[in-house]
Amino acid sequence: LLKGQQTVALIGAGGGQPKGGVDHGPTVLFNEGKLVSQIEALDWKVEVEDHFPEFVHLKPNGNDTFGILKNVKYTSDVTHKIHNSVKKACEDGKLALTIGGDHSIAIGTIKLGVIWVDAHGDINTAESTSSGNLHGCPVAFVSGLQGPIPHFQDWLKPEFDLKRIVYIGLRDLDGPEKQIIRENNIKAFSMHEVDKWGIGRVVDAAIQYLYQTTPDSEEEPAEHVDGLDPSVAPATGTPVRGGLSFREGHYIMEALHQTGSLVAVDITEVNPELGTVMERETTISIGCSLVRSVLGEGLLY
Ligand code: EXY
Repeated sequence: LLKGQQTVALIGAGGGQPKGGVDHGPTVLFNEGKLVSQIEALDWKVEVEDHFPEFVHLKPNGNDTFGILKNVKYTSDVTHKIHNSVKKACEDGKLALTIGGDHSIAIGTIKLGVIWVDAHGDINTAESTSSGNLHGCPVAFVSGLQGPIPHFQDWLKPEFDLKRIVYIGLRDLDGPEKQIIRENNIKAFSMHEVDKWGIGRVVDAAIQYLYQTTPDSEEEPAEHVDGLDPSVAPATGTPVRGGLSFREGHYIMEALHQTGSLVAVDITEVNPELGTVMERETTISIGCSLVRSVLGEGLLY
């Protein structure tokens, strides 16, 4: 955390792929999760910038496509707005905490060194995707692996260096994604490595790697709740068994807090319209708990 930084710019980012509900993630974490007061209780000031209401009535009905890609202009508009908010928050020395919405929001948020906690690689291109869902594509979009796409090409500078991302928790990659990760030598710790080395050594290795590849070693974790096991965070659109435990997910956030290098955090893919009432409440609760842990709640030192 940058020296003396004690303000969170809490950014609500609805939007994304057609499956309904995930764009209500910010609303339920803010309202039912009482996220603002939870952050304030940790002695942080909070400035809320919720973009969800601007976009909730604009979700396309299937006519906003490019090839098989869905909701292209809509997602470009959402992520451009988020990009501007995150950029300003970082320039103002605040911790940009973006609450999704699905993982397409990362098209607008990631720039520096990224710890990408997810079951999925989210690195499909328009040519490799089989679903056309943009939440499966953000890493390809920001890094230039994906060529120009209408609307995004008007504002997105695909300059992200793939040496500055480390995956943790992968266990559900599309074939082409595996090939992309291998061909680009992208640092990745799948659940196999987490099982083998333990979360402590994996996170240490991930942070050390980013210190070598990222200027100023400024980091941002993109914690995607489906990085966690579905028993821990069930109300999410693409759950995959065999994920990170409650503690492993929180250890990652605590370790990143301890680096003192955090500039931005994304929490994505909480979908309050999925699962039972209990599963919904469990997932809202863990989304808020992950935020508290990245702000240092569980740490003694
Ligand atoms: N790889 C699959 C696709 O591209 O559709 C699944 C992507 C899931 C994306 C979620 C956000 O992590």
